[in-house]
Amino acid sequence: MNRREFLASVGSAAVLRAADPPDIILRISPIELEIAPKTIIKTVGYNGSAPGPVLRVPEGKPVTAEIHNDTSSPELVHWHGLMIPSEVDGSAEEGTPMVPAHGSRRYTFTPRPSGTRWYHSHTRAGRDLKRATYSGQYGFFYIEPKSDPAPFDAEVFLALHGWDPYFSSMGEDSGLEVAYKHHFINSHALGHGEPIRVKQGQRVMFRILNASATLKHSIGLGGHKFNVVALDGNPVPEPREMEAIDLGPAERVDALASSQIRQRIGRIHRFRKPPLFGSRVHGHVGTPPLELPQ
Ligand SMILES: [Cu+2]
Repeated sequence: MNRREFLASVGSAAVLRAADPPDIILRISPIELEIAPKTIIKTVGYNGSAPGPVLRVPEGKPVTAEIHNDTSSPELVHWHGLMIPSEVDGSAEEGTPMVPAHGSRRYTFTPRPSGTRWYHSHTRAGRDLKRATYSGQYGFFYIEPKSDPAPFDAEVFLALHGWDPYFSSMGEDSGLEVAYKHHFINSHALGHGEPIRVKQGQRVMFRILNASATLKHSIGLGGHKFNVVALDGNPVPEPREMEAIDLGPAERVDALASSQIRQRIGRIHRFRKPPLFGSRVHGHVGTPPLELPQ
């Protein structure tokens, strides 16, 4: 047993204080997001934001994540799509210990396989639409491959989510559905983010996550095509060009914007599919959490 494994297995506060600094620190706390002028969302997020930070780690190198829970409910961070032991995977039913309310805990694991993974709360919402995957507790967990198969010039992470959920009875069966007042790419409501600006000829890798608790989403680049290179973080045998990409909850797609981009991507169109409303919503995409090359 090495030092890290020992610390992970002991996990007491006294030992944690003496430990090496963690590779990843996530703080779960109540946050307020101004997703559009005068539209404030109150939720719970990671490190003061939603989505949480893009975590980038190399494949196969052990990392220690230290999770601080500033809320009054026990929490759990699930590392979605990673092949790691169940004691650290982040699901209580599989044996991962919870992060106690107003407490902290460390988890050590070796990230693999490479690709676009993500992390999110693994608590249950039940009928409380403020909790769990309805909250702002989600973010990208990108595991860098040892060699990148597809060259690109810029990389854009887009996380889709819905805010202010409410129960709604839509169909004839009077079943309860969850509907949302606001839709959201990264940290802005549709129509309130900055466009993604790219230079002529740049190859842009989009890493897209549907972080909605319940809804399927579709996304397209008006007038341009996506070349899909990976699904759920795993490379596809043959990349394929698509006008629009459908993502179910928790799904991820990695796609290169095709070489047809000549000026800038001014608009990203995103629309909801039936059965909810069947209507289309168009808007500018939020600023991604990184700087594009000048
Ligand atoms: Cu998950």
